[in-house]
Amino acid sequence: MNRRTFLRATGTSSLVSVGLAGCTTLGSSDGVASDETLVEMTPDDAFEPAELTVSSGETVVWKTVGYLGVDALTADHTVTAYEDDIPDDAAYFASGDFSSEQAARDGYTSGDGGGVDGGDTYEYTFDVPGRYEYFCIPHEAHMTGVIVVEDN
Ligand SMILES: [Cu+2]
Repeated sequence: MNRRTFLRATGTSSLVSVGLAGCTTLGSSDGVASDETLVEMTPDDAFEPAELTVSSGETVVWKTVGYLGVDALTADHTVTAYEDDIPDDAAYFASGDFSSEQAARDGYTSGDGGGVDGGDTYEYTFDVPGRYEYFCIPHEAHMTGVIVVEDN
């Protein structure tokens, strides 16, 4: 990279930084942008909030948080859609980017991913209006959530 290219690259990145700083001001202290909504996955094995309404095109960010703000002090969780409980014309979604509920269950169980560790996030943008039910594979008995997407 020659000097001119370097300067141009630097200039671009500082513009990006300014833009991001602006978003941070509008968003929450969690670093979630203003067009994103945060769902925490808590040490009590719950989605918080468990039910959330967003507009189509909005991005939901799930974050695994630990006890006392220490992200190491928690189990990992998954965000896994119930294939039969999402709108018919919506794409399947799951942390680990599995293409079906069965693939997500098998993948997580066999160690092929899908877990969201403490401090980490998974995000998904909901384009198709409707009701989406989802769960956490290791805590399915009590850790479930609902996203309702309203037409924008
Ligand atoms: Cu969980």
